[in-house]
Amino acid sequence: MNLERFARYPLTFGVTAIHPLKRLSAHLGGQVELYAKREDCNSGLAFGGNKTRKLEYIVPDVLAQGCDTLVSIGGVQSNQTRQVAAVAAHLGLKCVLVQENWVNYADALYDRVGNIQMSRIMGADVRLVDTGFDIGIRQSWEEAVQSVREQGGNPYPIPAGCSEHPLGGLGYVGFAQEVRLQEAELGFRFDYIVVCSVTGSTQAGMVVGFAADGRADRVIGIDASARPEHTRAQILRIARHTAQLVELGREITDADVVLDPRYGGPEYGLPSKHTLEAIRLSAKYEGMITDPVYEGKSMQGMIDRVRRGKFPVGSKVLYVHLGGAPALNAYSFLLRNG
Ligand code: 5PA
Repeated sequence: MNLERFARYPLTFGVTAIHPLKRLSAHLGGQVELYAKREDCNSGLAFGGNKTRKLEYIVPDVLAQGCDTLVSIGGVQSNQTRQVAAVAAHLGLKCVLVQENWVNYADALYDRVGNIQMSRIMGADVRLVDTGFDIGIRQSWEEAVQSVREQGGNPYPIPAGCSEHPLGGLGYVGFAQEVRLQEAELGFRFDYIVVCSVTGSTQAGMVVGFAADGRADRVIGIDASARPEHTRAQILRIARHTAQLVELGREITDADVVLDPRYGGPEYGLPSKHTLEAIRLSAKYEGMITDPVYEGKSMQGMIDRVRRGKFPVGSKVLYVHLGGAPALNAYSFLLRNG
């Protein structure tokens, strides 16, 4: 495998921490050892998260092309757009963000707090658009790219979740390599890696990275799109493409992609009562904050799988925390009593 041939522009603090979730493991019966890898604390750029790691492999291309404006897209409370705004500020570039109406939810100040607030403070040109959820390439985003050109700018388009970007899978190939080095220090290997999936390039990168030591199907994706077939197809496509880029030396197959479709409901962006319970458990037992859109759902999936005995006794399970807590403020009503 050859990830090193791709330039990486550092945006993160470096290797992210792995720590045991001792109290949560004990609460769930103590038969499985849970750990967390903290991608949510990976950068000083507006709290970072999984997109910041992905963007490390995209920024060299931005700089090589001499672009002056990053253009990206997401829902109103998108973490992607907040991280792109932070990277633009850090690099001294302009930023245009298309924020679509992806979530059927209204809470006081939903479009003013959390991620969108930070993007505005960081100087991004935030454009609210009234179209619904979709993880593919969007017309509104292409129009935003065009509008930058019309004003004489040189836009660099970054698609939803960085996923349709040709280099979008590389960051999480690097993640797998990082985990292997940490495992060598810890003196054991993780049996399962749990990760939240929506636009797909996080899991796709991991599938390729962990395929290198025969663990692709130990990456347990928890769907949070509530359109798992779409997300699954996107993961597979990005993983195949990324495997070629890094010269993995074998094809990625359907069996390499494990995506559990059971926890994405009731719909994208809305938590079930089990999601809220998972958020509370992680917070009360570990002081680890997860959000109702993404990480609360992967936490819910991991907890449910432990309770149902889906992980063999003695398994070491790595929960990958991808960020997203800034959206919590926008869901104040759901968690008004804790
Ligand atoms: C997101 C995505 P992928 O999109 O790579 O599958 O990652 C899912 C995911 N956890 C998991 C958090 C905290 C995320 O923010 N967020 C999107 C956004 O616009 O923020 C791309 C959807």
